[in-house]
Amino acid sequence: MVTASAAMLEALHEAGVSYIFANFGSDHPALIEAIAEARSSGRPIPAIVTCPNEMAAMTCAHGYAQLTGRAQAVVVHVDCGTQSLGGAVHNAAKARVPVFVFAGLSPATQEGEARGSRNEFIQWIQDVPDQRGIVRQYMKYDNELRSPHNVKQIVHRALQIAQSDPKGPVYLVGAREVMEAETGRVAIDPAEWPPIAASPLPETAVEGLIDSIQKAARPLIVTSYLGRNPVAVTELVRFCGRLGVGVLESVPSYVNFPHGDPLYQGSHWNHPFQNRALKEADFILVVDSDVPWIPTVSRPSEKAAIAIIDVDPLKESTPLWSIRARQCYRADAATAFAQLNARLDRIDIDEEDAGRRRRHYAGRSETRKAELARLETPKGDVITPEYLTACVRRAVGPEAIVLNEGITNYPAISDHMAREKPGTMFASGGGSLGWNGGAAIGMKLAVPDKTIVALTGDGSYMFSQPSTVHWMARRYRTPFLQIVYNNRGWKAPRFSALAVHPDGFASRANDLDLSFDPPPDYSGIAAAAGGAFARIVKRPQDVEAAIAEGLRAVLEERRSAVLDVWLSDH
Ligand SMILES: Cc1ncc(C[n+]2csc(CCOP(=O)(O)OP(=O)(O)O)c2C)c(N)n1
Ligand SMILES: [Mg+2]
Repeated sequence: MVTASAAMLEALHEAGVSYIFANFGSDHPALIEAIAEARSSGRPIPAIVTCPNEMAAMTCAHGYAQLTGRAQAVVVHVDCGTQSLGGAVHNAAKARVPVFVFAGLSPATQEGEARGSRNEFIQWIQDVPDQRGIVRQYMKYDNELRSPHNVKQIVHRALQIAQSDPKGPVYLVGAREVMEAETGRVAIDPAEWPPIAASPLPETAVEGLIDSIQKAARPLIVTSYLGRNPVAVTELVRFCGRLGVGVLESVPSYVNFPHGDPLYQGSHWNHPFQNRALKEADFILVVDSDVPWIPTVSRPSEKAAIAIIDVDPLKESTPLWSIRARQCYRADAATAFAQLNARLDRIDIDEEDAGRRRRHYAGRSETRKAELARLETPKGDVITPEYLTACVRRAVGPEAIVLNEGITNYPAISDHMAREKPGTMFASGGGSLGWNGGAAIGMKLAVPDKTIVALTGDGSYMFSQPSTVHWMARRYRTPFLQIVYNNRGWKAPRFSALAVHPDGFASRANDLDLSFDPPPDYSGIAAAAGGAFARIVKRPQDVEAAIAEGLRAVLEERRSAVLDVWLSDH
């Protein structure tokens, strides 16, 4: 006989979950006991990573899954820990990142009827009417473990749902008595709980899309997260190269296309102007994107034909969404582009037309690269984000894994890191700040031999729970280089206000309550919490040496380094 908690551990292990990011409480005696029992009898279970803050826990699992595609587990304490997951739940849901979350429920009995019955005052206070309701709208699946007998089946099913496209977080709860209750051993074959197979394009769509592209003068692909599967990038590069299709990234959260490729047309974020490639395109294929453009600012020409291929083309969890697409396909991008490439092998390509399209986009790409190079030269005695990012790129090299939570510096980081390889740069994919620190730890656990570099706004650094993150980085030997793009506060809300009220009171006010002047000692926080290498950098001539020293601390001393780099602007 085993307890429900032991069965849950067994199921997680069988399903290939390597880590449980845990924040324990009075709901978890059975789980703590089961972990200790498994260790003492040598039974394999996922490694436990103690997370002093729940949002950091969820974010570790988010980063791990972004890099590997594999869901990890997060264990939190009743309703309170569930609420403390905070915006990290939104991020996993919006970014379609699989995470398995388990929270205990307050005991269901109070007279000692079963093992686990109430024995602490907090168990009355933490008994709430609808604990699952706290996170239900963000979860692909939520359920209560009501019996010990089928815990393993439910855990496997939850993971199957989490890891099937469109992926996302799942949430299970279980009362103390249920998690203590015993059941016989259940044998499960994890092969019987696979994620659903990748969806292909219908063959008529394969023909139709190639036809539309061959007839177009300026075909353009717009994408944001196709690169979550590196195979999709390889297929996309091949496809675009053969037909001369340009690629524009919109709000990219992955490396979707190599930046050096002549067909790459850059990325568009909140830039307050019309994107030229988007305007000039006569056929636009949107692939895996939640926000391919922002119509009030930048939009396709009225004459452009639009098609979409997405794992989630209807954006069912986004109440307001539409892009005028006349062709709409739910398909896996890697599969779809493999099909499209296979068809190109069988048909005649008009090489003259393809060459013309390639030359057009290559010309634009050259101009773009020259402009980026110009921006990288240091300007006087201030540190620009472009110069800083270029220094980081040169120091960390093409293999390092970069996390981008630069906010108003998202574009500068994306452009000047200029990644070539899929899987070497990430953004959270969600809208809740504070992802970069925990995600860096999750990624380092997934690929311990890689250099991890987190580039963060100063506000986002504060959101990321740096004291928890840097304590964990030392405790779990997951050192990473973190660079704070310190513009002394929140620049984004200032932009938001001025975009709507360009000539209002706010435009004339000296103080918009958005600045952190004087700022905290960001790197000092990490040094105090986790012995990180700490350095404040204020002059351009000190940037390269500071990055080199920080990198040395990470690679040779195996401790994190936080560089607090003061940028020119507020
Ligand atoms: C959890 C959460 N709280 C608040 C916001 C609103 N918000 C968006 S950008 C931003 C400022 C971020 O500051 P920083 O990281 O320093 O980047 P900057 O704007 O200075 O480039 C804020 C507060 C948010 N997105 N998420
Ligand atoms: Mg800032």
